[in-house]
Amino acid sequence: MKDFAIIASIDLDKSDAVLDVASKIAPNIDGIKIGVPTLLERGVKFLQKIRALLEDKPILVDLKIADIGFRSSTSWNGTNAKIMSKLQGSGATHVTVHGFPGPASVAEAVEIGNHLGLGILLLPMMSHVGAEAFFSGHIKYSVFDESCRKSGVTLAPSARSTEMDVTDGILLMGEAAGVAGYIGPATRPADLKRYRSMTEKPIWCPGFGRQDRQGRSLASQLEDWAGIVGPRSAAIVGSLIYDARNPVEAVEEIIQIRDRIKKGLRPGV
Ligand code: 3DU
Repeated sequence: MKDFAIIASIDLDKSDAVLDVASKIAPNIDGIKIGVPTLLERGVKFLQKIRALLEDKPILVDLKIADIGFRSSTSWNGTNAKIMSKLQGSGATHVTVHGFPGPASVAEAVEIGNHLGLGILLLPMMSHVGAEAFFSGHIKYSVFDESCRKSGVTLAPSARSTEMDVTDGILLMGEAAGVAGYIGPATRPADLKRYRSMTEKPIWCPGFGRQDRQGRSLASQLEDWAGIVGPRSAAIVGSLIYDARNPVEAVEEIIQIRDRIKKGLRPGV
């Protein structure tokens, strides 16, 4: 994936409209995110139409999978595996998976993802109002460590502490399980800093425009994002593109801002 990628989340109600916007912005955008409503309307085969527009650029399928992992004596065959197997050959490159169901669920997703060539993006925190109420809840290290071990996930020894919050726990588990990267809230710069202190993996960030609660312009929101997460990252932009009067111009403008910020970043960021 491109450094500081701009990924369009085309969350329009009708799949024909999704395809229309995708075909217009495909030459300029760095990747596309497709959500559950579109897949429910058109099925997984729809992703092939997006793939045909994007060549080898990433397609993120935002399923936010949060079901069981179950390991029989020979293989993982919980519900996460069954959901993910439906993406085989679909053209998707990445899929979102929740971390809160725990290590068996995440370990299963990573192993099946490796088999299918799909990168798993975990969600240690979310961008919307009130997400912190649950993600800041505390978990006991000893219980968490034990449940990770049972699923073959070995937490880094440096992580040892008596208590941690859910966000830290999901990040530690993601690192140990070998996820491809994370979804991080562009609305919460302090959390993005915390992610970056715990991982070098790509962080894909939604929450630009309508979800910002700090009164920042898009340029300053993108500047904060780029300065904190660095090049191994993506900005996921939804309504600012698909609701724009002219989505092609909106993409061009966002890419211009991104390129300007990239030039201005101090070396090493
Ligand atoms: O707010 P926007 O219109 O830019 O859309 C953001 C998209 O990213 C939307 O599809 C939403 O479901 C997804 N997303 C978040 O906004 C926040 C998260 O923590 C995870 C996914």
